[in-house]
Amino acid sequence: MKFLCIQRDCPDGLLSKTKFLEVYSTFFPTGNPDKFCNHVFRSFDGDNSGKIDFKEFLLAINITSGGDPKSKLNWAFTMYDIDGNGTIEKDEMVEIIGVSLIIVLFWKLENFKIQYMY
Ligand SMILES: [Ca+2]
Repeated sequence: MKFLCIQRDCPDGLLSKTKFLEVYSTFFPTGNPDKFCNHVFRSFDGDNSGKIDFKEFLLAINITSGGDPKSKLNWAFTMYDIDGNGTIEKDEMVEIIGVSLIIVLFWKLENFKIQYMY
């Protein structure tokens, strides 16, 4: 399993979408996580620069690993509001729930296979 090494993988201190997808894919190797990854990356890339800087990275870690409910809700809203117009349309809801379900399904399938292999 590959982990992110900031000095080695992000020498300029910025995490690119390609590197993010590469690391993310090691955790979810099946189920084509590209679409889901793109939405997660977009919601973390606060200034829409195409790269996640250290401040955005720390904010993402803080929110997803124990942030207060309001921060988590704001982050989730950003992820669902794909076009950033301030409202979540039905198509956006369907898109995010769809890609999330695929990731969860493949993750559960992988765990099921691993559990019954040993
Ligand atoms: Ca929207």
